[in-house]
Formats: sequence, structure tokens, C-alpha cells
Amino acid sequence: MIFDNKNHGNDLFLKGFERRGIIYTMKQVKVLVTGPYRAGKSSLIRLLANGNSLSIDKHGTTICMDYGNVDLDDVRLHLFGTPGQERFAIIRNILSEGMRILVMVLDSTRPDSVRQAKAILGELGAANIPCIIAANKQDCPQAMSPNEVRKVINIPGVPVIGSSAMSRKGAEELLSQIYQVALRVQPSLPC
Ligand SMILES: Nc1nc2c(ncn2[C@@H]2O[C@H](COP(=O)(O)OP(=O)(O)OP(=O)(O)O)[C@@H](O)[C@H]2O)c(=O)[nH]1
Ligand SMILES: [Mg+2]
Repeated sequence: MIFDNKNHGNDLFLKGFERRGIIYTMKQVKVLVTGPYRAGKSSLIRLLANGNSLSIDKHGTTICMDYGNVDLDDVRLHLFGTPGQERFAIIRNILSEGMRILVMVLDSTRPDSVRQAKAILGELGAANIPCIIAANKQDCPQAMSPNEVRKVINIPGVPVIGSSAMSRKGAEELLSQIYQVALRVQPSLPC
């Protein structure tokens, strides 16, 4: 919603505001879900948002964005997923505007995915934003363990959680970590 001064005091505007009041009693937190190509970003958003999500994709790859939201007690998480293809990197920059939490999803079965994740973290200046890493595809036998991923990423204080969008492994832990961070960040503007 756009807060437009000329709408204040307007009955219609106020009714709309009351109708939506339930949203504004919740803390709104924007979460950017990003990471390398085909790491499982869209799948994880679908899982975390319990189907309350949409994706703009073509032939199974995100070409614009994913969006999902999830309510946890008095916090509403807005999950914005980026495309993984490098040619859409500009969208990552646009979607990162106003993010409060960064979730980096990587494909643990691919060492190049882990290295790319590290590079993206550098580009986003992740040092200034709370970050959680989802070492995804842990259901695959060749997956690097979360500990191995942690060693490669090598950013102290950043949790690495093993996840699988297929088996749902780690989904609750991931959500719980996001929630814990969401409690201490500044709320996002209404969106
Ligand atoms: N085995 C396994 N496959 C997964 C997992 N997560 C995603 N996939 C598969 O990996 C492929 C890519 O998943 P997406 O969720 O589209 O990945 P993405 O990161 O959104 O991909 P892009 O938007 O193209 O960058 C799909 O075939 C998924 O079914 C997982 O945890 N385990
Ligand atoms: Mg995707």
C-alpha cells in the first residue's frame, strides 16, 4: 500500500486500512532468498510458505521472481526469491532492496554452487545483513555436509543449515532460524 498524504482522512482509505488492520498488527519482514542456478530456491519457498507462494518461471527455471509469505506468531515473513541465472543478476539487486534477512540457498551436491554462493554473498555485501545459509539437496548421497559447506563459505557467525526441499529435512530448523532473526531486525515497510 502506498501511504499518500492526500488519502489521509478519506473514508474509503480508512475503511481499507481497517480491513487490512490485521496485517499491520504483525511485524512485516522482507527475506531475500537467493543463490546459484537450480539450487532449490523456488522449491524451498514453496515448502516454507506451505504452498502460499507463486513463481514466475519458464521451463522450470525462474525468470523473474518467486514470492511466498508465512505467518509465525506475530511475524509475517515475505519471502522474495531471485532467479539463479546470471543473466538475471540485475533482478537480484532490485529484489534485495529493503531486505532484512538474506537466505542463501546452495546446491550441496555441486562444489561450484557452493563457490558461487560465496561469491554472491560478497557481491551483496552480506556482512551488513543477517544471513542464513541453506545447504540444500541433503537428500542426495553425494551432498557435501553442512559442516563441509561451512568451511568453504567461511563466514563466522553465519548459520549453515542442511535442508532438502524434497524430503523436507531442515525446513523447520530453517524457518525457526529465520524467525529468530526476524524478531530482532527492523520491520520492513508495509508491502
Ligand atoms: N534432490 C533434490 N532436488 C531438489 C531439491 N530442491 C530442489 N530440487 C530440484 O532441483 C531443481 C531446481 O529446483 P528449483 O527449486 O527450481 O531451483 P531454483 O534455485 O529455484 O532454480 P532457478 O530459479 O532456475 O535458479 C528441480 O528439479 C527441483 O526439483 C532438493 O532438496 N533435493
Ligand atoms: Mg527458481
